[in-house]
Amino acid sequence: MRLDVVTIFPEYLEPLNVSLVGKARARGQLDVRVHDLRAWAHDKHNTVDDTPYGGGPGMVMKPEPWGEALDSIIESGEGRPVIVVPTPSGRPFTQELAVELSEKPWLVFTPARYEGIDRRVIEEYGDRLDVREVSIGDYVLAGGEAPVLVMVEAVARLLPGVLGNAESHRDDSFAPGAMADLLEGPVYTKPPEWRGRGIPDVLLSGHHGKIARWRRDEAFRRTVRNRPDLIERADPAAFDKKDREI
Ligand code: 6GU
Repeated sequence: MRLDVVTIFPEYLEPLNVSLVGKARARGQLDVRVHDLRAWAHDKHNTVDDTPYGGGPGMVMKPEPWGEALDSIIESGEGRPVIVVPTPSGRPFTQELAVELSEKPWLVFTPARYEGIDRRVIEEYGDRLDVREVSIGDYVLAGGEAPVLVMVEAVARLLPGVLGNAESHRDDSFAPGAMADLLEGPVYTKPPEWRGRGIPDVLLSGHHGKIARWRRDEAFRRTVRNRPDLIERADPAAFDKKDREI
């Protein structure tokens, strides 16, 4: 998969050299290219923003540098990328969208600062390409760079061969399957006693059926407590009699 990121803070994307994404790059599974938007600004101050038409606070990112940057990146590759525009006014970034994006060969991210990008840029590329305006949650950040780090990590770990073990996805919170509507439950490792706290007996029982049931009950309990909205939204057929006792 190829990923391009256009930003006025290329150094903000340094974490893409670390850990899972960094290793995927080193192995050649991910081709990540970070571009400085100011390379496509032409005045002597490399200006990329201006005051908003209609007045109001803050600044708006000018369309010309974005247009030149995107044209040049699009022309540099084969086919059409999906353009991901991080914005608090976008559609929610979900695991479902992460899966969809992980199946695309090429993504271009356009994190903005200030009050956002001149609307005509989104319209211009939306006429020709698949453009997704995406928000990572109901809070406002100073720019889209941290959301790009979030989205790239969520997408990269889904690529074939990036996580050591394909099974690691199976019980993820929000992963499709038997536990689709539940958060992941608690996990334990050695030592068997730590500061006087033991391991739930069932996990030491070797009884795979009972362990699976216990994990499901714990996942259900945690979901009721932390995300009751997920239970409300779920298909009632996803729950059984034992769930209803919790
Ligand atoms: Cl994608 N950008 C900004 N600036 N703030 C956000 C966001 C994105 N998602 C949630 N808050």
